[in-house]
Amino acid sequence: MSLGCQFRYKVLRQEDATEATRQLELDVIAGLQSQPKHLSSTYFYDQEGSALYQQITELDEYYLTRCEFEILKTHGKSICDRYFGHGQPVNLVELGAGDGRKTRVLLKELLEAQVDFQYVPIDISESAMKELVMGLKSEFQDSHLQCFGLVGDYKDGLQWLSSQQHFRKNFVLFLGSSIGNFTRENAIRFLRGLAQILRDGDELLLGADLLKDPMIMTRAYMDSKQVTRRFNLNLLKRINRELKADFDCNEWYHYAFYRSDIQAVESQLISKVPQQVYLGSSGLRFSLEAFEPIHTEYSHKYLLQDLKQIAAYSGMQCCEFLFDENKWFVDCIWKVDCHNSASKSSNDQQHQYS
Ligand code: AVI
Repeated sequence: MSLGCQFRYKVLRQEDATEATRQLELDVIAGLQSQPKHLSSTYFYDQEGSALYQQITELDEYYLTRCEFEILKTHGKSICDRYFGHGQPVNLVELGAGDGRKTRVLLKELLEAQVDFQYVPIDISESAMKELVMGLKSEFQDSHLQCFGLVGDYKDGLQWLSSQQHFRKNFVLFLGSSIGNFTRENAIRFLRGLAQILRDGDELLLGADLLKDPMIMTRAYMDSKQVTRRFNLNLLKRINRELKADFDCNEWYHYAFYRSDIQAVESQLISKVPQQVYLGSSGLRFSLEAFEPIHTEYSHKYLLQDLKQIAAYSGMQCCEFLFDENKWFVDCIWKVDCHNSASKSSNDQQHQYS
């Protein structure tokens, strides 16, 4: 799809709404039949959930976005100088770009430095991609920015890039501590997968939230305006709408707390009363006791040594760590290192660091 030759996107995989609803239903049934019960945080991001997440990123208590903005503003120029424009054109790839607000900081630096690059956001949602590309068009119309979005999952996008554009190095952004929503084992599996698709010498800029005062971390997920509460409850609203369920959204506590045993803030929905929930799409009923929790999200927090270990296990080499002034958040820059056997071996080691 072309929105002018500078601003385009290509659909690699069409979202299949029926299949997505079927998968949601399978996951919800499995989660509500488990003990303890759980629902996947990947389902937070329907239209309303994405808008609420946007509001979260603007909250005083939710320091993560502010810190990463600061990092990109402070270090944007040195990132450009170090990793771009050494005679090789670059794809600035972004995984799950959202509205691309933070990325605009880097785009402006790169345009100013006149380096040869194109911006390649990858997103599974065509409507989100269209909005992003149109927003960039209105903001960067008069610049030399080349934007070439890819609609598909990360694997589709990166595989397509690696097979089509040999002459370009890839510099991949995975911002916002999204990696923190994976279990440690799945984070390594995901990053290894990235290293395997990317080419030797490609780089990854990975945002990660650092360990700090547990109260500061907890408040970020128990904000005073209760936006995160609405974000968490929206999961039930989505299930009501898409799976014809009858969750009573007034009968739940939103609760988030820091777990030092796994270095993560855990979010839950806790039933205020004994209740039964009917899932109309499947005809199944689920019982909950008073004060029974449903786990909805882990947001992992890291020490630098954890991140160094994760890089090594994923087959990447640490180039540098970039911090905000308080050292609350880090943007790590890692290089794909083919010689590291971790990225190429199939299924070994995983149990050692799960
Ligand atoms: C997207 N992700 C990094 C956010 C986080 O901090 O775990 C999602 C979020 N959940 C509650 N607030 C924000």
